[in-house]
Amino acid sequence: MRPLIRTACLRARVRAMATLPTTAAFSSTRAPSPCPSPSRARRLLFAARFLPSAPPPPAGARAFRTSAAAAEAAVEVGGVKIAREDVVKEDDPTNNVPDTIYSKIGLQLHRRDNHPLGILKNTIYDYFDKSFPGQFVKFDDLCPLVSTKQNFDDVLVPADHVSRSYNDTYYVDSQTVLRCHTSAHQAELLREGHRHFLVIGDVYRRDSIDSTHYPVFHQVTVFPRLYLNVFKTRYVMNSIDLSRIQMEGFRVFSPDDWSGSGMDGTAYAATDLKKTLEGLATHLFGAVEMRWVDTYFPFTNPSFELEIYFQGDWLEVLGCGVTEQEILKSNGRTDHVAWAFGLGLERLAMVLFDIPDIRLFWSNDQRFTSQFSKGKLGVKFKPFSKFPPCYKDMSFWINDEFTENNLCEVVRGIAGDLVEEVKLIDNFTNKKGMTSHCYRIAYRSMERSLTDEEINDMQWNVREEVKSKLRVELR
Ligand code: FA5
Ligand code: MG
Repeated sequence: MRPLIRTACLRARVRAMATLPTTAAFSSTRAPSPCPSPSRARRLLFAARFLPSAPPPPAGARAFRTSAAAAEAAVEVGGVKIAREDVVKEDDPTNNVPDTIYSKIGLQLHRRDNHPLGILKNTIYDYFDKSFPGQFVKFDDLCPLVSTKQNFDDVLVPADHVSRSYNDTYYVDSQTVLRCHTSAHQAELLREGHRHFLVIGDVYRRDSIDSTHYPVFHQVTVFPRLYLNVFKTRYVMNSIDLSRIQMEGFRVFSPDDWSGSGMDGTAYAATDLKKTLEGLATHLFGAVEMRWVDTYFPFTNPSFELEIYFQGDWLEVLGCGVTEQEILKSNGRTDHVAWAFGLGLERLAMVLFDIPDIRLFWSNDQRFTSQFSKGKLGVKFKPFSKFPPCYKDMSFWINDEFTENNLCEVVRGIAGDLVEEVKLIDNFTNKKGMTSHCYRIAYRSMERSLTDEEINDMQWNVREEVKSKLRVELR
């Protein structure tokens, strides 16, 4: 298990939006050990990131009700109607969901057979159907609104884990979140009696807006095994989106399965897990070199990441492991063992289809959508735009509450998908102990040229909101 994480990362960490009450459940106390960087901390979302102890929001499922008036404008996911007012509650201090996030709910890109994410999902389904005929049940429209119990407690995420913070997770209220991983559904599906299942869905995490331009070696800490290395010779890799599609796989074994194998249950499950996922990687990438890296997740032990060697570098594909006994026992599976994995569809799709920018997945532009068709995995995307970015710098004195995630939320709230990157380019503390940050914002549309006027308008609005919402002093 990795050491406790610290909160040096936490200038970019738990401090709640200025609009949140000071009673927000997370403290900003610094822990002792050094943090590699906020970006590295993000990558480790479920790998040993801890806060100094802070009480979790009360756990417990909450019925989700939509008023009749709002129902008309609501989106529907898995039979649940979700209206804006159910998710975005500007006056509720325990809510931090912006409209930009609400607008993604219900789009379900992974359920579109002609969309790269749908094509990839179906290819992964094919693999499980062929390898385990009739065994895996698939769930691809479970409601993304889950209780804190489902998202955290049920999968043993410690009470002081940083992923529970308002800075990292979208809270609808103190007991309801937009799931930040598909593992949120493990327990309920186990309780319903499922033994082999795949869950695919949109997951949401508050995050920075990143760009890893080659060559920027210090940014290896951003996504060390994925973006920089894989894309360095080919792309500028932009805008890690706040919502993305994850797939969860789960398989339970009973003693009958491993008795006679000469292995104990855990070793048997770990061996089967590795074999299954190596098979999946081969199914997607063809003959490919792979390696296993030990890691930590609260819900599995042992835990691993699978990396594949792709275009000259190692690429992290997924996290997985043997499920903690406590999860199985508390959900009706005493004496069983299980494995689970979680992978991000965008990461794989970007590589398989040569898609350079994660924002493109959400594009309705025909020049993007028309390039993909059902069943055609790996058709290479032909870029149709080369619009230049426009950069705007902004300097301000930060305060104790300032976090980069909160800044990014403001920028994204105004510029939406027109913001490509928000990057700290200067940082100093004066003799009085005041710290100044200078951020460079890159605006770029994937689909058209932006006018000077609209960029200036956006930047003006960003400055105003940064002042009023984050209460920083512009320089
Ligand atoms: C998890 O979310 C765990 N729930 C995965 C898991 C499930 C482990 C079951 C063990 C058992 P993590 O935060 O590392 O872990 O995300 C898992 C995968 O989601 C990553 O390997 C990656 O493929 C994808 N992913 C994570 N963060 C991002 C991101 N910022 N952008 C794109 N894909 C991401
Ligand atoms: Mg990971």
